[in-house]
Amino acid sequence: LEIENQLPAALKSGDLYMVYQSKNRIGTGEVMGFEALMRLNCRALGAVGPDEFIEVAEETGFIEAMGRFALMRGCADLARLQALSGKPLTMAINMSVRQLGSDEIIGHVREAIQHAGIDPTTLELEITESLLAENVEAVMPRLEKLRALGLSLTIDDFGTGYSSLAYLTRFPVSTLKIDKCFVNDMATSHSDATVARTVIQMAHALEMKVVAEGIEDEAQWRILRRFGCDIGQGYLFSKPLPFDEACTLLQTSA
Ligand code: G
Ligand code: G
Ligand code: G
Ligand code: MN
Ligand code: NA
Repeated sequence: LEIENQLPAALKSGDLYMVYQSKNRIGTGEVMGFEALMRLNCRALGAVGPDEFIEVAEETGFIEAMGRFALMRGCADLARLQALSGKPLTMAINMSVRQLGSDEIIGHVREAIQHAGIDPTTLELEITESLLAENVEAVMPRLEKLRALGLSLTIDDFGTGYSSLAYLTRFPVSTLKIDKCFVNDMATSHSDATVARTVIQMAHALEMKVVAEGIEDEAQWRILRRFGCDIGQGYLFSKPLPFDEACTLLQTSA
């Protein structure tokens, strides 16, 4: 059975669903928000990784329906997490460049914000660097319109795409997310640590914040703290959790 044939039914039935991984302040480890990540688990295929089903959905175009679901559900769940914690937690939602292919995205994002009743400044959209670089001219005006809604934009997987430096200052982005491949070996690879340190310095010089992803151990956390990284994400803090467990995480870490 093909993934592409399963996706529409999976979206209807709840076999496509969101999980939430915390983002933590590097200095204190305090939870400051979450990233929403999509999962597929259906009877026909079992659990399928997002690297696989997102790519299929981008090819067929079904990513637009899935992306709209991620926005609506991510914002609604953010409202509940904020109410529970009493804090202005943030939610990052991944956006495929395919979703930026038409102006409809602006209305969909506005609708998700309004329906959930969240402060738009607590919403963040993550867009993968390599895809942005390929589509700059088409995508730039839509990024500007999204920014005008009040949300923030993050370049995801930073360091793995190309020609990013040529465009970096032209994108209306507020945050860079250092790819986990640089974090993985940071405690043992001088060059990976140097890339991370340099990205952090450059981002700060451009008045951007930096998120490091894939933090799995104390050594990586310690180095990133020393480098002045702002936000951390990784199994050391929390794995991606179903909504109810994300609530429990907030209640037990408060
Ligand atoms: O979920 P995992 O943590 O394994 O994510 C693998 C990849 O799938 C990541 O690069 C992530 O950006 C992408 N991904 C996960 N959920 C979504 C989603 O809701 N929309 C899009 N466009 N990409 C997603
Ligand atoms: O210098 P020392 O052997 O203590 O470094 C241990 C590891 O820390 C290095 O192998 C490297 O991976 C990483 N590292 C590289 N540059 C820096 C840095 O500027 N500060 C810190 N804390 N660690 C670094
Ligand atoms: O969209 P983005 O590429 O930022 O998605 C984050 C990806 O990284 C997801 O696939 C998520 O499951 C994964 N991830 C999150 N924390 C860790 C971690 O500590 N280690 C590893 N190996 N992967 C992680
Ligand atoms: Mn992401
Ligand atoms: Na990433």
